Amino acid sequence: MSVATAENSHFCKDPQIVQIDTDLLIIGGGMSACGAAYEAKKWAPEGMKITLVDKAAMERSGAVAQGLSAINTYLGQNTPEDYVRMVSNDLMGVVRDDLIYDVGRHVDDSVHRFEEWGLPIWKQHGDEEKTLEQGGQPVRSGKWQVMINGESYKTIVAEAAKASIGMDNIYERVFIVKLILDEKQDNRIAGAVGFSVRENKIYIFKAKAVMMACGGAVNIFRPRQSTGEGMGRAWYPVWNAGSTYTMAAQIGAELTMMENRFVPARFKDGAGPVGAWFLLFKAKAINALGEDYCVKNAAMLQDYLPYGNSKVTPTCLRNHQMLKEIREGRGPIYMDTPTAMKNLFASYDNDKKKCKELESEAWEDFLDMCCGQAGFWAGMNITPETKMSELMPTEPYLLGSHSGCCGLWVSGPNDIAPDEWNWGYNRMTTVNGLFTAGDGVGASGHKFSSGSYAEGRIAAKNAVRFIMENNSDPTITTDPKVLANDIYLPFHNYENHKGYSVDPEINPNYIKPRMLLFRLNKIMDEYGGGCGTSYVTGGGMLSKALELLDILKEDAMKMAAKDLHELMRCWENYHRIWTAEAHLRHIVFREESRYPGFYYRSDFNLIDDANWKCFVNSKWDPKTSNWTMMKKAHKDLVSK
Ligand code: SFD
Ligand code: AMP
Repeated sequence: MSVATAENSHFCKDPQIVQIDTDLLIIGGGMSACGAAYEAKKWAPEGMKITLVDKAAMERSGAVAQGLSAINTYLGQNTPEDYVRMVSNDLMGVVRDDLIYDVGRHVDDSVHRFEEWGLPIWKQHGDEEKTLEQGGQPVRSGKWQVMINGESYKTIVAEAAKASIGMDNIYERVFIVKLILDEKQDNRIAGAVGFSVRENKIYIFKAKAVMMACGGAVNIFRPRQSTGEGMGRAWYPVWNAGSTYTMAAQIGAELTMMENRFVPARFKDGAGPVGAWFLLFKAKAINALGEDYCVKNAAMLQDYLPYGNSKVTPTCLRNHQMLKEIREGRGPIYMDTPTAMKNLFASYDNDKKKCKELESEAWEDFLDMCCGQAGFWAGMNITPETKMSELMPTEPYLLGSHSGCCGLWVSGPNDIAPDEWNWGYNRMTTVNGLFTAGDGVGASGHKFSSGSYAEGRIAAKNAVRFIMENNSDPTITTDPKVLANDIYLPFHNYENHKGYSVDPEINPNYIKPRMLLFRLNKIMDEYGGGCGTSYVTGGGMLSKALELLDILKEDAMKMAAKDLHELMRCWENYHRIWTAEAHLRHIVFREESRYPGFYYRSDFNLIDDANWKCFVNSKWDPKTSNWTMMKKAHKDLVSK
């Protein structure tokens, strides 16, 4: 980014520059970051400094901000091998078994800690007084999921992280803009820079290792709820803007499976979760004619063997079956909540107290994790026991911890990973000293909240070891004023031109971040396989999208911010644009449709295991500014 002059800037003219030297810097304050803070402290020798920086307030930041009503990964009696099989099948076979196995064998301990810290986990009748560790049997919604009273889940987890490393080492409401490479050691992390979203301050963190955990990417594609009163509503956290993928890619870290995306089928307009309805309440999704379209469209799965033949149909293929109904006019799709509740009432012999409890559970499922959906039900006069609710696939999200697997290419665990997947430090990216977890780690998935936390712990433990074995001071000599000017460019754009037009929102010399976001959303929706084309794209459309993104990138240099909040919006957009570009480049490269129901390449409209049962990796070279796309061999470590 070019350096701006700012003769006529307002308060932003001379930001205070705060420099912090630390050993381990954790970027993000979500599930993985909290796990990292907790674990790093346990392994760090006396005197090792651990610092955490979050763009928001940890108590309610990240995907778990609103709370959750289930922990989706708890193995209990299941084996890690089985977990690997489930994840691999759901993600159409192209995953890293080593990383998944590693989460599987460690995740339960994290769930036990959550319970110890006060998270209420539902227990089966008779076991209410026992913890999981004491052998209490959880109420499972599915084979892998346990039900919780989780409105305060994030608060509990954040409190433990804060207690571990201490509030003096935590910087909240500081948005990290970019990572910095060491100037003396090739391909070694040296720190990160960012700005306060509340005060006129620029932060420069120097660190020997960085754990990067800024979540996935939301609002890359035009959201379904993009008009009028529903504007801004999304399923995944709107404040996670692809920072993880972009900042790591910009310093040359290898990305993997960025073509993957997740299109969750959700309760329409409120984006409420469906898992509990399908798995716990045993509800069926039907088309407008009352047909169970999964049964009706079973034959469609035969095009996608062996995945189509599995006991549990992969998430993308369930969408594939639903989309056929919508395309052919047999929508709306409904979650048949009345029949499910009637059946459950009958199984309780219509015992009034039990039936009332079930009704509360149905509402609580939303109130714990997506209260907007409960508001939507109230607004639409829906009581689930009498009226069905619409389901709809949302816009695409990029993430590596839920039912998706895009992210960074990382080293695996020493005892399992084959040589080509192991360069010494578990969860370290291809940049020395840069670690990641949760949504950041690609080619795995189905970690969810608990697995992301466990993976944060794994990464941090290895980051501490990395620091002990590579204990040299980072070198950053760039003038802090230059860094500050780069970060504040959108302020300067605004201040230098704001007088030109009557309405400061519209100006020929700059573009406001809100408008730029709309343009990105439109490009991705129309050409990149968004809802607008029923998730279909093709070679020509992808080239056009990349061409338009280039123009958008030029215009992004003219983004303007009138205040710190808009400055954050500008930087979120920069991060989104890069993530969007990586996504498109990967889809171009993978000449098949690996995830039908998430996206279709009309020119390569089937799975081609012979040529594409492999990872797609990419690397942007910070020295030449060129992208390299590559295939990496896949192998199964667990028999399927
Ligand atoms: O219903 C910067 N998730 C579910 N997990 C479960 O276990 N059970 C469920 O029930 C789940 N469901 C669910 C889930 C998420 C959401 C939004 C809904 C429903 C509505 C998934 C998990 O929440 C998810 O897997 C993990 O939280 C991922 O962890 P992590 O650490 O990868 O991401 P994060 O928690 O979102 O944290 C990101 C942090 O980064 C900060 N940040 N900080 C500084 N500078 C920047 N530039 C930054 N950019 C971002 C954020 O503030 C945040 O602290 S259900 O669908 O199945
Ligand atoms: P969701 O609410 O869709 O995020 O789902 C929560 C959990 O239930 C995740 O582990 C999903 O993989 C799982 N899940 C949701 N719907 C189904 C389904 N129809 N069949 C099997 N698993 C499901």
